Amino acid sequence: MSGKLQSILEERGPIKKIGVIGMGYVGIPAAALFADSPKFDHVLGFQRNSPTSGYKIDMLNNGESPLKGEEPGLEDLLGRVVNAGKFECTPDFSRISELDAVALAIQTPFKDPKDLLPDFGALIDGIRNAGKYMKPGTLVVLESTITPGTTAGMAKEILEEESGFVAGEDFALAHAPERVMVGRLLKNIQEHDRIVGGIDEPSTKRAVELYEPVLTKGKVIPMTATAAEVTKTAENTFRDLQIAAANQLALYCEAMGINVYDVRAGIDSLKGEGITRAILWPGAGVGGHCLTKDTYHLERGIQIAGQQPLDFPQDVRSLYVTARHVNDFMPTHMYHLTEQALDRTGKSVKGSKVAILGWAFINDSDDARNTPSEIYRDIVMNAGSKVEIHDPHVLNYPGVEISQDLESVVKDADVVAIFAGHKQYFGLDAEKLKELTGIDKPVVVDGRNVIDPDNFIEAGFVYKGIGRGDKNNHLM
Ligand code: SAJ
Repeated sequence: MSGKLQSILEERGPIKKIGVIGMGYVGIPAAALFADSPKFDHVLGFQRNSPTSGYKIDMLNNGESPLKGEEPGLEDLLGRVVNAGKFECTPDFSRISELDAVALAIQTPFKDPKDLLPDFGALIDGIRNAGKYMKPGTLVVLESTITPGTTAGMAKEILEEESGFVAGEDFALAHAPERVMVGRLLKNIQEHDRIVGGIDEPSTKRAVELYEPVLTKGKVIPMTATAAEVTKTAENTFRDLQIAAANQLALYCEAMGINVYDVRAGIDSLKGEGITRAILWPGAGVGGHCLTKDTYHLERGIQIAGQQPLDFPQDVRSLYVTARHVNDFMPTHMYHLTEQALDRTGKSVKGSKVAILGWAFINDSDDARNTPSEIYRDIVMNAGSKVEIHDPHVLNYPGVEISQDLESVVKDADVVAIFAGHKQYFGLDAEKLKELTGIDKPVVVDGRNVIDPDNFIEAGFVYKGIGRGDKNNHLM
């Protein structure tokens, strides 16, 4: 343990002035909650005055939230902390020199989903600015989702290079991964337990001092920086794995002619002391920017943070990567179901009209990042079908026309493919929908278990559903 850092921190005293770099859906609520705590005197939100997002500076300094969508309590909180003079947004990164602690909440998207390599460009800019302006005794915390080994590796190297200081001696360095979901940002920060991992004991302790005051129900869980990076990426990897297990079971049930939802209920009924079966839901695929990426962060961690050779069965692919491939297969499976159903009506995908219901990657949301619907749309279009897309929440998506007029989207549709479990779709009336298609034997492919197969079969649809082996070959 470095005595030098310990004494520098003791001399500096408790954390009073905090900075948050990156005024996005992670940084804004984090900054507002730090500013709202009586433990801290002042918070600076750092936002580059760029053409695309410089507008946020004035909005935030007027106490307005630049985030779209409902965020309960956020605008009131921003107004309160701005009026109290406890929070301000600035493009002047040199003011980092005034701070006791600076948190980096900068997005780490993947450059190209194909190469599965993260784009740390914006994060590196933020780290360089922190290194350039920080003083001895500053605490630097990375909140972004990063490959295990990044905090103690790349981030430490850049900070030391820019500052001339030594991490763990002159400044504290930690990782405290965000666990927020849009729509409940403040609640998540206050109520989820917070993983806090320093590159050494004094750094961990200093980071605990930063996050403890903003937690209400949540508790701080201290560990090392690399353990924190693995925790964050693994908690999403495990969710993706659980979903893949449900998807594989659904495919097995289809092959065996049974209903996966009966099996799911059966498995779920096994309860009792120490017994857990966290069986999730099969579906048309896994989208979003968390589960589609974090597995690959974890896998890269073996290279970046590896201390000794990995001992793993020869010629066996990672379970986690296999899960990714199973989940990424589901839109293709939806296409196979579409082909099989059309075949039963003497049609082929080529020349058919396909209505896709649901472009968002998640139910009742307008978030369409990495949506599985796009994979399916590309396949059916390449197979020669005409595609129209409906989504009540996604109003626009680059290069894709999305309608909110369900009747016009399903008109003349040979296929209705349901990709999102939006509330509206649970209320679809079989007779009405068939009439709207104007097709004698339309096909419906249910990717989210939103409709009752018998209603649609009786109304004259050819039905296919993920996991519904009991109905997928029904009599016509
Ligand atoms: N999905 C399934 N079956 C399921 C659950 C989800 O197919 O049983 C699909 C969804 O349709 C969607 C994708 O997986 O396409 C992701 O859904 P998600 O509910 O995991 O939502 P995300 O991607 O927003 O995950 C976030 C994560 N939160 C953070 O990273 C802070 C994740 O850790 C949370 O567990 C998840 O929200 C949550 O539980 O809400």
